[in-house]
Amino acid sequence: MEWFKLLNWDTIMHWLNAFVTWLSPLLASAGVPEEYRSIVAFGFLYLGATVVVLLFVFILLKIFGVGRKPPKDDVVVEADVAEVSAEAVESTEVIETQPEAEIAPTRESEPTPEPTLGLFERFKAGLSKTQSTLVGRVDSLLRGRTAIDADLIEELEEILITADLGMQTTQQLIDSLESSRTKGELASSEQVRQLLMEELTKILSFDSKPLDVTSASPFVIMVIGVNGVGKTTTIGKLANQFALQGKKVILGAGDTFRAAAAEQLQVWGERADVEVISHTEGADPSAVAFDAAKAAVARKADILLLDTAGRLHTKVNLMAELKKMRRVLDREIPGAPHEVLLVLDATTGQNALTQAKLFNEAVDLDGIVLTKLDGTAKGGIVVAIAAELQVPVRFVGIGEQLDDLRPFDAEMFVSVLFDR
Ligand SMILES: Nc1nc2c(ncn2[C@@H]2O[C@H](COP(=O)(O)OP(=O)(O)OP(=O)(O)O)[C@@H](O)[C@H]2O)c(=O)[nH]1
Ligand SMILES: [Mg+2]
Repeated sequence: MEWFKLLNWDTIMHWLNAFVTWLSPLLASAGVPEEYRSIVAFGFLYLGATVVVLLFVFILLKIFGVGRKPPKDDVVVEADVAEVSAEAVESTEVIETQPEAEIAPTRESEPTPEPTLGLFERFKAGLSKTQSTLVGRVDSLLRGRTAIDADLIEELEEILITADLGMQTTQQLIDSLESSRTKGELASSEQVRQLLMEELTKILSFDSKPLDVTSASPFVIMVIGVNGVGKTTTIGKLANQFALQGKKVILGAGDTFRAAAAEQLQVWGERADVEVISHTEGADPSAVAFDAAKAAVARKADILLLDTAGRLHTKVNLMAELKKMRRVLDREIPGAPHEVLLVLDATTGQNALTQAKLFNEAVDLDGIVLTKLDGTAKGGIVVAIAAELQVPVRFVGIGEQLDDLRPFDAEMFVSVLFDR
């Protein structure tokens, strides 16, 4: 500690004088008058000391991580998903409720993309619950069975019904199995599996008009469905996909039921970098449809995606409101909407089928989007909806990530389900 003893006033003054003497020639060459040189030298010394102290503090903060925000849990604030039931659809006709608190998904809440899985694997992961409820149970039934008899077919029937395939589809499948069995064509459990795969693919691949967004410009897609099923999320995902394909997309915030609905769409619009046409909360949804159609034409957009409410403030019939929006769109863009997409929540099982029937009767659907297949064992409902309505399932939602909306492909769906 010898050096510390040297640290008295005289030594400090000596060092300061030495510093001023050392700096003087420099200051002189810079044109600083002699009487100011000491003061300028002290100024430099002061500045230097401040920088050193700040650097020291900065290094300390870095080392000890002071001020670093604690890692946040991935907070995904979900819409207050109302219980969706057949009654709920009917009651959309006269509902007055407080706007539910819904916070639009933010970039922070976006789940971190998992390592890129192939399309098939990602689909398989999304459908895993349905796979174990349907095919998993079929496989356990078939395991070790050598004879394919009437009892086995009866047990299969029960599995198919409880896997939400619906009565009509189950009957169709059972009839086909029974007829093959009586003809002696079902000798092994593998043949049962094979026949089920073929029949399911056949049921799902009926003739329907394909979704061709290039068939009109702007191509107008009106997205409908009861509240909480995933309409706005689906629009966001679609907007992103179309924008990535280089299409000019415009979004219409036709859900004026809550201010948060337009805000939520705005967030999706920003993510996909597309324009959103919106009005204030409580505005006439048809007025939004009108403005959005006008904007889509004026901006020469390729696609207009129109969001709608799942329920209304006023005692207006939801179906009547949707029909009015249709008329307004058609007046502005003849032939529009070119696609009326009904969004259904797969986790609601048979309720989804009931909703689909009601909406189809009222609004004439062109296609269906079945969301939340990832969170449910009731994915068999895809088959029931396609078979009973003969309305094509266009997309399925298998998660909350941007690319978790997949075009529905009957063959792939069946192969994923039956993949071992
Ligand atoms: N797991 C999963 N969640 C989904 C999927 N699609 C939508 N969701 C979630 O479902 C919730 C409701 O989605 P929204 O898009 O707000 O539903 P909405 O139909 O617009 O609801 P309203 O505006 O209230 O009528 C959100 O938390 C979404 O993240 C999906 O395919 N899988
Ligand atoms: Mg919405």
